[in-house]
Amino acid sequence: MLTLAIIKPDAMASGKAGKVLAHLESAGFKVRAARLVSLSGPQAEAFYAVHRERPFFHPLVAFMTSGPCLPLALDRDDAVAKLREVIGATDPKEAAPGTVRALYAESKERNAIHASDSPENAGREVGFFFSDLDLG
Ligand code: 3AN
Repeated sequence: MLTLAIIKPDAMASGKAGKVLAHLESAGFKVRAARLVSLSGPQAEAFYAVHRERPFFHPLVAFMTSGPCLPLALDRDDAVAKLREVIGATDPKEAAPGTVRALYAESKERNAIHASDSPENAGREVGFFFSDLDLG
């Protein structure tokens, strides 16, 4: 089963992408596709369209377009739920010890990694960045 992770611009800029990826691989995820991208405003807005009405939408789009990020299509059993477990709560102050966000996130907004929150969204989000050809 596939899910989508994005190593966000804060983790890329601070040189933590390798550590985050190693953490995910240690948790049993296989990288099926990966791509370094610099999102445009319209691309970030489209990706986060479900959050359009939320107060943090514009800052979130500004942050996600502030530098390159690394979308990953990740494979393992129960991938969506397991990845949510491994990354921890949105706010690193609330994230369980040892989770990616507890270890590497700076704040609730600059929180190192995105992960799909449902199998339905995982399908949409993997398809946003990757084609069948990329996924092999
Ligand atoms: P998660 O990434 O844990 O699924 P969502 O889907 O609720 O969290 O929010 C999407 C992204 O929006 C978060 N990763 C975070 O970067 C940002 N975000 C969420 N809530 C807030 C907030 N209250 N203040 C600032 N940024 C937020």
